[in-house]
Amino acid sequence: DRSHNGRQPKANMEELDAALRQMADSLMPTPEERAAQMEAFEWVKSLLQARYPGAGVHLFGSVANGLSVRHNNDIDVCLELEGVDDQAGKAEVAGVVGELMEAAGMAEVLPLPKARVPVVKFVVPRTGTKVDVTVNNLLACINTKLVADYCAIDARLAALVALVKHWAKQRAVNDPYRGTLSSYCYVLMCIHLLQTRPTPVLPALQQLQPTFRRAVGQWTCEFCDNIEALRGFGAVNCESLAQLVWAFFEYWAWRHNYSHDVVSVRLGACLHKDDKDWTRRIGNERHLASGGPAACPPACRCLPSDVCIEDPFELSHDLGRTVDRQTRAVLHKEFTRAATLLRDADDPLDLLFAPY
Ligand code: 3AT
Ligand code: MG
Repeated sequence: DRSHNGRQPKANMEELDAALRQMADSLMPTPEERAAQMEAFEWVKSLLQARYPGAGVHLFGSVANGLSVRHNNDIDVCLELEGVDDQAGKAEVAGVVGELMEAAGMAEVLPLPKARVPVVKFVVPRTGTKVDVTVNNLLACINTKLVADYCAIDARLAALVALVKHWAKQRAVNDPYRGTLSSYCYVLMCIHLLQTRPTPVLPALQQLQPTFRRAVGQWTCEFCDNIEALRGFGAVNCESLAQLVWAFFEYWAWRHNYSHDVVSVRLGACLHKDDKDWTRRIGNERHLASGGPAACPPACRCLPSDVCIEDPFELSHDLGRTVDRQTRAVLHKEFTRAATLLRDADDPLDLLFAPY
């Protein structure tokens, strides 16, 4: 569909922008919500440090990088323990933490020691906060910092993310366990959009002279975190929030090349799947788990054109790997629906964010 070429939204862009800004503001967590999250965190922290004296306990994810939205009572906590590096060790600690939280009166305690990142899930009864505790999840703490640094460079990122996350929740395409995309993945897609505007709103921090360096296992995490020097980087780009929201959906509806492109926040550009050697490795995980693409049933066309988003640090990790052919079609339909509404409707917002 190239009929969009040169087309712009039909709605009055100033009005649309005002409405979207207001909506983004109303999606920010209230002070009460923030206080409840901090109270829950402090309690979890004190329990963990009583059991593991001297251990680091860090908040990461959206509450730590300023991208949490209202009515999402989740916090992500990382327990930093020396000498626990392998999967088995982390799984064991997850078991211990599960018992600890159970004994402390937490609700719905669910240890998942076999997950890719071993985790214990539970709910703090008084505040209703849902907590995920992971062990030595250093990469997640570092990518949280990377995202926070991007947020500090241009305020349009946080507003765009709030709207995209809200849209994804409303349209039921924010569930990696059901074949769609995680919040973190949408955040990377938003950063990528802002890096690739004709006049960029964001730089690629990993392409600049590094001022932050950490090695995590086989991965080197390096980027420029001298935000003071970069504040105002995006000021030469004058696009409004409405224009960026339109650009986001238009890109994922009509411009992204799903057969070839890997989104790379690290490079601030797209890579070709062949460059990543991902053409044959990603796709439907169930099929790959049972022996690679050769194990795909004949009717399956899950390879090679799913959604590919490179993790900024764990370069072999594709955040789009949860998507298969069927859910990719669902996602694409939703992106196209959103872009079409923005292009053609006089007053698109109610329908755009309507529950699925
Ligand atoms: P919500 O506001 O909770 O929806 P979030 O940004 O906190 O969004 P998650 O709770 O899904 O996102 O994840 C918490 C953090 O864990 C975000 C990121 O630092 C890290 N993370 C999540 N998924 C991945 C992943 N697949 N690979 C690497 N890091 C991840
Ligand atoms: Mg979270």
